[in-house]
Amino acid sequence: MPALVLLGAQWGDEGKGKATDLLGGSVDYVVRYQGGNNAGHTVVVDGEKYALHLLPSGILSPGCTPVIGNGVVIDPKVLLEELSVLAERGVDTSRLLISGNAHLITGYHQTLDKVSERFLGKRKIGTTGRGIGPAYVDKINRQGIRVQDLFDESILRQKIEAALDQKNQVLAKLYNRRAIDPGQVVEELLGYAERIRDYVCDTTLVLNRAVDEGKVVVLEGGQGTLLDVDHGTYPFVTSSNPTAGGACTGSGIGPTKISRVIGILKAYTTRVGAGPFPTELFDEDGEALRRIGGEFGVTTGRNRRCGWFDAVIARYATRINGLTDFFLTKLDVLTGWERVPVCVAYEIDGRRVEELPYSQSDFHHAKPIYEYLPGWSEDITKARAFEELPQNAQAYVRALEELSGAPVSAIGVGPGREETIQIN
Ligand code: 2SA
Ligand code: GDP
Ligand code: MG
Repeated sequence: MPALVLLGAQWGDEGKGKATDLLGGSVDYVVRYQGGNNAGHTVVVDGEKYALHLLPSGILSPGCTPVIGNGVVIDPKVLLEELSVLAERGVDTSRLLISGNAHLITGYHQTLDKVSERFLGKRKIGTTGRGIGPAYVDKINRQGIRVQDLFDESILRQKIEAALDQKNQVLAKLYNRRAIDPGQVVEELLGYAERIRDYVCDTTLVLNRAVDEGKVVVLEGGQGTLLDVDHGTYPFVTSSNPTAGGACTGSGIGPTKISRVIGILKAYTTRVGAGPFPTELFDEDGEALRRIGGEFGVTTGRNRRCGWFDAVIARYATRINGLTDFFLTKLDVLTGWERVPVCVAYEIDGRRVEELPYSQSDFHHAKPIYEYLPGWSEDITKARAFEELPQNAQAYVRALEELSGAPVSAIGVGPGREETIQIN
């Protein structure tokens, strides 16, 4: 069985963690391919809640090998903390594999993230402050520190000194901050090296062999399609490629080996941080979605902005990722509304627009055109087959499928592993 990709079809927090975990039992490898500990995936197993930031969700499934791919940026301190918290809760973390080519997030990346957001003031992106952007800047600028550098002290020292030469000038001149001592950064990183060493390998080789042997490999995205640095609502995006193409570069698995691309799609829409959001609600409906859906950031605790389902975005996600199917999550949260608005197109300067506009200013002016679908009031959290859903909930799912351009293969009706409807 070739590899499959599982990614966010909106602005993240669609429920990717649960979706990956669901597949976990039948999966041999779960791979993170981009992002870092800006992600927050919540998985509920037997009523126990796990919040994962850096580790792939597969770590919770015995028999599954979790992999941090080359496309990820790793904060080693966070990695070790997350591992020890899981170990304390009885999770076996020994199978983890980490790419030696993944880049590291250091304290100076976090400092730069925070000061640059402060500097931007009203124009800030609303980042998670975890140093993600600056770490990717260094990677592309060929000033990054990779996991493998931890095991060669002399190279590590040279690279950190080179990186900080420039950054200390920027910190002093632009942000009026004290210089960071390269020696201290080196000491801190060396302190992590031995605890990480045994996990590190050539993950591209391991994964390609696994695919060739017929093992099941899931490539798990962080964030979502609209946060992609190429295809998202730039500049209000993260600094990596959560879209399907990123799964190849971030794991070293070629596109011919990927047979399925699943888009995780929330039955309404949320967004964390700044940037345009046409269906955003500022009324009690938005408040109710946040409360019922528990829409608070897993990493930063921030309120998530909430709005109705946006089919323009879902269609775009289908196109940009070549989605084969959707996993529709949080349908249960919509229970209780008399009618549920669904955005089918935008009005932009008096024109009806069916596809996501490439122009940033057009997108900022987009107003949702809604169709209103009849709601349902029955509790759906116990439904385990499509036919057990109320007629109006079934019709809602079918309408979303039609509007979004790909079939729905599973539906989430609650946060728990078992609160899922599989559609064959
Ligand atoms: P960054 O930190 O550079 O990646 O921020 C850039 C933008 O990307 C958004 N972003 C996210 N959006 C939704 N969920 C994310 N993960 C956490 C979660 C978020 C949290 O699962 O709840 O706890 O706040 C995530 N990570 C990055 C971010 O809001 C910026 O708009
Ligand atoms: P991710 O970043 O895409 O993994 O998503 P998050 O974990 O940040 O946010 C999704 C939230 O929704 C988590 O709290 C999940 O436990 C929860 N969740 C996932 N699927 C469902 C569902 O079908 N119904 C409900 N009510 N909650 C869900
Ligand atoms: Mg999340």
